[in-house]
Amino acid sequence: VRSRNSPGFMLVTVTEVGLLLSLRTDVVTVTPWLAPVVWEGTFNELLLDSIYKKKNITVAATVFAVGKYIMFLKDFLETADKHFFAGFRVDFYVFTDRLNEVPKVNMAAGRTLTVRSVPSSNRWQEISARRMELIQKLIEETLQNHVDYIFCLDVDSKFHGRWGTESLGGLVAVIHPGLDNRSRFPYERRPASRAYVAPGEGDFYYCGGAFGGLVQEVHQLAKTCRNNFEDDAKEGIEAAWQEESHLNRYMWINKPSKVLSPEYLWQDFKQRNPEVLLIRFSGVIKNYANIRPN
Ligand code: 5GW
Ligand code: MN
Repeated sequence: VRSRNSPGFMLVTVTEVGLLLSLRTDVVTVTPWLAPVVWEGTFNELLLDSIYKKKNITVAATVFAVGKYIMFLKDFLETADKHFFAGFRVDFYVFTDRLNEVPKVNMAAGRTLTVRSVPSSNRWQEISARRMELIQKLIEETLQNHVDYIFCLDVDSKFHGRWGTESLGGLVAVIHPGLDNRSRFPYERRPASRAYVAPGEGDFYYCGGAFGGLVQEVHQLAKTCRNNFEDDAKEGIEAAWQEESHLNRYMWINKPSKVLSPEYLWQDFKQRNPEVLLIRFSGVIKNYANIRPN
């Protein structure tokens, strides 16, 4: 295609876009609301990195390591330093009740690790309920006006490949690796819950173990999910998958501006699907009886 006024521009644009998009025809690469779905082969990492280098961004990451989950922290941090926004400024925030068991991990230049104390708890529901609250408060007290983007990640996982600037967006969610059939999405189905998603509704089933975006957008998400979670609790309701259910309700209403493929949160026990060319981040196999308090 050539435009009479600026032939070069049209030619380059069509060629480059064609080159990038035609590489993946086996997967959905855009949602019906026109958010990109990020798969290996759909982006140019050098181009993206150069765009965000000029913007001089800072990314925050939160991770909770309460009780025995502290055992996952070392691998998480070591692999994150290598693969998560390598070459960019990243501030990691670890929330734990075991301050003296936090491993000494040397971060690359420009990257920091901050440890915050949280109370111990024997009930996962309590840890889960407080996760959104603590993210909300961290943003209000520390991150607002200092940090551009934030990702909130499960600690029982490791990085195996690049997770970088291609994942940036206003509101970002990850498609759950095991759930791709709408009729089986395990949303909260009781209308009394504030996490309710009606049958036939919902776009994707998203992971509770990884989400992010612009600090302001994630603040809104955390605040909303926390309030809904607490208001449910006052009425004696706990959503099917706790904060993951509230996150899914939030994403159904608000729509993520970027969706990450299951490359961004795989599960080690799952065999790799053929459309997953690269596993970037994956949940480790854990012995539930050994690590969970109840
Ligand atoms: C989780 C389930 C039952 C009891 C306790 C926990 C738990 C979760 C915990 O004792 N300590 C803790 O730090 N967590 C945090 O919540 C971890 O960051 C963990 O990655 C996250 C979500 O819990 P997971 O990873 O067990 O949930 P799944 O759905 O990934 O298995
Ligand atoms: Mn997990």
